[in-house]
Amino acid sequence: MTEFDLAIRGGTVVTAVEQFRADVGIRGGRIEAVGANLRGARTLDAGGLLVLPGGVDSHCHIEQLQPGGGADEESWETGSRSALAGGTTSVVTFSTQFKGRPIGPSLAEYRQRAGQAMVDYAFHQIVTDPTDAVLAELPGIIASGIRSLKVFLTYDPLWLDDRQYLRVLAAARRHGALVTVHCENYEAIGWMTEALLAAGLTAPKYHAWSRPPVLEREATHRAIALAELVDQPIQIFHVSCPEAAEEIARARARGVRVWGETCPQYFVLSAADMDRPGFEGAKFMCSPAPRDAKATAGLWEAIRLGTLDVVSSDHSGWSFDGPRGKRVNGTDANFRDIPNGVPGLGSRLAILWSEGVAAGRISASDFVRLTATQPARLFGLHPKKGSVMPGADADLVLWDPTRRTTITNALMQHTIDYTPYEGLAVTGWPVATVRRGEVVMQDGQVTAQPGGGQYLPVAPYDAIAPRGVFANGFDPSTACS
Ligand code: DUC
Ligand code: ZN
Ligand code: ZN
Repeated sequence: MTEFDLAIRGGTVVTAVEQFRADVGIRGGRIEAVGANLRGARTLDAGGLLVLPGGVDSHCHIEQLQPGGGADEESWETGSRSALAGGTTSVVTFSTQFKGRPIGPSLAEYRQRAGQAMVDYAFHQIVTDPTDAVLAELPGIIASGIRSLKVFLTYDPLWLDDRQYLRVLAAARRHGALVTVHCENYEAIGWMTEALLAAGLTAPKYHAWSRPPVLEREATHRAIALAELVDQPIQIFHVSCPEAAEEIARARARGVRVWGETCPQYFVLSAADMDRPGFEGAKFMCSPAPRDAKATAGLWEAIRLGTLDVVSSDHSGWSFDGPRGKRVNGTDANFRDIPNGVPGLGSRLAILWSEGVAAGRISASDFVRLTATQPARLFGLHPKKGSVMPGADADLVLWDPTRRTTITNALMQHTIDYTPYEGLAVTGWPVATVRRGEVVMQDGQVTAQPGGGQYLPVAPYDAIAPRGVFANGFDPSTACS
């Protein structure tokens, strides 16, 4: 009988379509067999547990470079530790481009920092300034394996106007990349913010008032319409409300290649959290803003319909008390001056399992599809990542579907000094994490070493091919930059 390097025995394997009792045999870091009575030099007992593909978090901010120098507080080492503790084995993070500067040097610095990763990783490339010179860098960057460009339709100093956005869409179409879009209306948020501050409404809760769902819906509609003009596939990041999801559903119904992502914060946080006493509300500020119970119900419906098919963390690396953290401008800072973002790498899977599978809203296979298989497909990491099948990397999580845990910041193992989910009771928890055949987490103990993660260059892939449908049959991307 073949002896594998590692055999995971007695568990129930869950894929994006089915679940079945099977052992998993691993050799050379890959899954070699899924079947009965497999033996290994080392055995992991998965009796009573589920065997899931390691999570693929296709949107998280780790050690992201900042325009004034330095980087996010969450380092590759601490971010990876949190990911592995939570059952995530691959991430897609962000190389940045700053206005007035080329991509090359900042990408080189980011690559060098990512050398400390303990999870496998690919990059999105943020484009904030699509000048001719920056666009000229893109073919080489895309060919090197960064096949997703990220753009912001709001946020100083990152946002693009419509013409700039069109230039990025056209470049992506010419060179074969997906475009991911942060959809909120910059001008309207700025105008609302001025009005709120002038009225003395400055507390964290007014962050949500400054950017209501109508502004996310408008930007989502516009992002899709312009992508349709260029015939360029896009993914809408962090959908927080059914109004935006409806725009995606309508576009998909007419054949547009657009996908939607949401995040756990939109299932368990709400605008009311930003109204907690004192400065506590700042801990829950992210963009788009958490909404209300009705919006959450609408997001679950959008997941059920397949309109939203990826759940990422949008993990953002700011502490409450850290040097660039929520309190950087003091505890009486107005909402405009409080950094946005919430940490969530370590809690993503547990919250989605608890709110989704344990609560009876989605199946275990839906969970696998939303958190691993579909993000891997959409970002060109499939079939290496996101699936339990022979030939795939042996990235696996042994998952206890009934274990009850109360989330604390210590359990998250990130460097950030808080979690917005402190005290949240969840059902379902990772017991062990296997990265390319190596057991790197057991019972919360992460044993991976910095530098153990591998870069994942993405080759051209079919899932993001354009349709070849243009108004009047004319392809503008070939004629303009
Ligand atoms: N929103 C983002 O778009 N990125 C990171 C943090 C946030 O709140
Ligand atoms: Zn965003
Ligand atoms: Zn983000």
